[in-house]
Amino acid sequence: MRLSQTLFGATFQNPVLLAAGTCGFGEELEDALDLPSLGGIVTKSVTLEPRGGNAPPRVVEVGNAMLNSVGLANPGLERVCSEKLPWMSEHLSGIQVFVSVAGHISDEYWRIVEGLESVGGFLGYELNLSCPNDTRLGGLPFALDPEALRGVVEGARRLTDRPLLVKLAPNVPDIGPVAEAAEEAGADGLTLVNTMPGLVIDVESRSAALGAGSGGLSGPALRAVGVHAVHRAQACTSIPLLGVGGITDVGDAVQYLLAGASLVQVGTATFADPRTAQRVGKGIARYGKKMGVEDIQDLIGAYHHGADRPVSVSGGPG
Ligand code: RRO
Repeated sequence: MRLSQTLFGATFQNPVLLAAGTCGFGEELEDALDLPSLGGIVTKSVTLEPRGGNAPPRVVEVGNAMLNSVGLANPGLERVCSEKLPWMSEHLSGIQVFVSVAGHISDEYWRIVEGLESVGGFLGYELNLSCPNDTRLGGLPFALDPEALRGVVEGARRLTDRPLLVKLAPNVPDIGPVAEAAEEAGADGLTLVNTMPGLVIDVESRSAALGAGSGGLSGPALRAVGVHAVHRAQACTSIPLLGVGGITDVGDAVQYLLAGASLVQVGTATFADPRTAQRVGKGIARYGKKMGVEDIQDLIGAYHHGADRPVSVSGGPG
């Protein structure tokens, strides 16, 4: 099966990327997996100033999921420009790199985009508007408020011609209007979804299992939520979608493709097995061969949900 696609003016040799926050800037995983075999990577979110991150523990396992509150630990814009971008353009030139951008206010996002723009060496941006562990100053994450989201995306759009992805949150009543707002504001693609807010309480100490209190839930428990969000966004927008949440094997990735994602991202599963993403990429090719699918385009959005039946927002049959 033909796996390669041209999206955002670039070639993706296969549809599997590493998700933001699970692969640093690539360096840390260089020896653990074959990075050049991937479709691409999304970096850890970059903030204006360096961040040390939240108090430990930052990660706990919970059932079929993981809860994290890393707190945006990252080296900050200046070191990303002087150290990380040069390393990535030298070592990851064969794959597509998106830099994830985060901040408290719109102006921080714009200043980071301006700073990164002056260095270059990567394909595009993923605006992280949905971190559950770092809210917008005085409010909710941008992705929970379509009007706030619109403002930050429009401003970023004016600063760059590079592909602009917007990463959305799962904890909204209907992701459709949020996806529409991002597209109208100038997003070239949407990443669905970030982690789901959650809390684990230790019943002996009666305190939170995470140092920061609550956190973001990821892993297999989030998968059906992510697949539904992609399905819903596909019905409301016409820009490429990137599906993320709970992908651990080829079947999980294919669900996202069938729901309408052009690309998928592997996140939490990389912690258990750094080779998951490359395994999933090879698995999609095998699945295509077995099913007699010649081109990945024939899988994207090919979920049989009936042309005239409305998309269910609640997640029921649709
Ligand atoms: O760093 C984090 O705590 C974090 C981020 Br920026 C995010 O977008 N999602 C998440 O689950 N954790």
